Amino acid sequence: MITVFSADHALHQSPGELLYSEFVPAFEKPERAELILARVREVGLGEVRGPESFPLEALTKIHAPGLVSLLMTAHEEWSAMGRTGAAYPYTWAARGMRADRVPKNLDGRLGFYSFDCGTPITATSWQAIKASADVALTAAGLVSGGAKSVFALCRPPGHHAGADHFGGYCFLNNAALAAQKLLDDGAARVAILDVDYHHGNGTQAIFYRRNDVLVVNIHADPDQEYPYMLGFADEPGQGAGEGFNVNLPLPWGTEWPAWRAALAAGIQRVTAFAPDAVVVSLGVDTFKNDPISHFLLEHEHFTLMGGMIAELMKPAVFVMEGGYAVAEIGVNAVNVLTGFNDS
Ligand code: SS9
Ligand code: ZN
Repeated sequence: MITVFSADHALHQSPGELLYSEFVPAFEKPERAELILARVREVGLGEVRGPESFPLEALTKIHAPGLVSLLMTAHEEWSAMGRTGAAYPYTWAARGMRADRVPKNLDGRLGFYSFDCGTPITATSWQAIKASADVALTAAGLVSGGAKSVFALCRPPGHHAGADHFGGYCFLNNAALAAQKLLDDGAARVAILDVDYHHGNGTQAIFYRRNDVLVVNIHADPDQEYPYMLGFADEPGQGAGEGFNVNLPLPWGTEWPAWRAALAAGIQRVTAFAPDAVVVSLGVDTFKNDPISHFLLEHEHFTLMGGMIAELMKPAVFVMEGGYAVAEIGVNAVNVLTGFNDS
């Protein structure tokens, strides 16, 4: 399996995030991608190559131009105001406030285009964000060209980013960009299977009214877990998209048997959809030692997960998402890929 990777991921480095009343080191850090890459090499997964550079038009097929330009210029504007450090949003448009008008002020715009305060923009974040999107688009292009499976080693991750909002360590939705690229290259239907511990609210929102992309999410129950405000079982899709969104929330403490049953149900739904390709939003924060998560999967379950996904017999783009047990992230992520390959 080819891995697409860009060293530019390291240009995004969050200075930290608020965790209950403390400012703590970021969980989403550059070591994550480096350790996954090291494991890819260690097991001899296959060739590692850099991404092609795609035009901004590839991004605005999914994202609002206003979000893309904010990500590009926010830090420059921040510095021009005499501020140091990274650009963090702090105020948001709650019900009753104007959602039809983009604020002129930078702080207003940061809030308008985001949904949490844990996703800062540094002077060089844009280069990493763009590289991550390019990695996903390149991987999708390889699958369109006939590759059976490709690993997009994306960082920063993407599944929390919606058409017009960043958050949850995500800026652009790499999996959505990959799915759109597969469609633009000729696929009639694409399924996105999101196995990250957190609900992929951005991916769901992007495709909620569409029937050409089936979105299946297996994640911690939003009554207990971030992002709290989306990802419930009663979200089937809307309009033409009705029936094309599937949420399979599970409680804190979920172990492999129950997780596996949810995956089997998700896979059944994907099979019925008969997609031309599958995009897997590959988060490994379901691991038992993950510092911010509450599922209990073990190393070998990731291998089994890959094997189950292979049973779909569909071309697959694996897009890296979350996973914060950094020392073990390489083994867990690559176990999914070798499990897929070996079955
Ligand atoms: C940690 C807060 C978590 C965001 C989590 C995003 C995960 C992305 N106490 N906040 S996969
Ligand atoms: Zn996650």
